[in-house]
Amino acid sequence: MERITTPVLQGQKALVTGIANEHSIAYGCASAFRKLGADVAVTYLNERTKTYVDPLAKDLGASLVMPLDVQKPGQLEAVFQAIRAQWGKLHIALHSIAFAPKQDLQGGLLDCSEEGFLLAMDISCHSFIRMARLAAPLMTEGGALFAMSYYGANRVVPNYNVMGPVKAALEASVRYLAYELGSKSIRVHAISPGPIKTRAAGGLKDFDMMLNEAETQSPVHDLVDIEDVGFATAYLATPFARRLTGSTFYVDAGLNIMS
Ligand code: 0WD
Repeated sequence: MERITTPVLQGQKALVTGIANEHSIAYGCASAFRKLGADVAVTYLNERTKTYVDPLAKDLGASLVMPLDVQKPGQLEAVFQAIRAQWGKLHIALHSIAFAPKQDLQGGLLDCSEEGFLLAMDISCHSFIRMARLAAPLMTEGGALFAMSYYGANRVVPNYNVMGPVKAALEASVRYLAYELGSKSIRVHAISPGPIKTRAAGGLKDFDMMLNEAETQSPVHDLVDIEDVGFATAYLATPFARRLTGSTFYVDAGLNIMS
């Protein structure tokens, strides 16, 4: 589909985390930010992921490409130090990171281990709070923080299991951060995409069935793609959305309104 790409984000500096490959939702967001004129910095999880991320970073003309495992002490801080050195400021930060151990993700919540729950919560939720804490001092001209959530935060989606409570905590964190950062003109949103076939989604049991159901049940009878999520997120970063904050923004072909 041809998009109108007026450079409404010209001059904006955007950090995008969570690109694993060209199917990642984060890549859709980075591409949209770039098409709308922003400069982007991207991160990769480890050396294996780097081989997929490097060519994408090149296509994006990324100003910075940094390792980031949010569990590794000092790595998140190093990313923000590099941003300070490179740009001296930041306008957009996107958290598109989630993880739960397979045995905990694929079993019911009742059987979820304490270790698995805490790990999922740390990587998929608390790291967003840490990111916000580091991003805020650089957002001297105002800014927008984004976290990727899912409908399973608010309603029971079979097979989403432990990620349901984790995403619920993420959406609540978004609201509290929006409240705390609003006076600094920093806006905070959760983006809630419909199901998209990505590496992370492959870890969910019966994911193909979720895709089929989403396509048949959504009002527009279609699936969303990473470009849809990217442009919807980019819109929220533009001045057109300057008085919107704290919400969960569904990008799901209307699926969330169905019973
Ligand atoms: O249907 C979907 N795909 C949906 C995804 C629907 C609604 C929401 N989401 C969410 C996910 O829960 C996640 O928060 O979107 C976000 C991005 O997920 P994705 O684009 O679907 O999946 P993927 O391309 O796999 O990116 C997630 C990435 C990891 O990829 P891998 O595949 O290597 O696990 O999260 C990153 C990593 O790049 N990640 C980490 N980054 C830093 N530190 C860590 C970590 N410890 N763990 C995972």
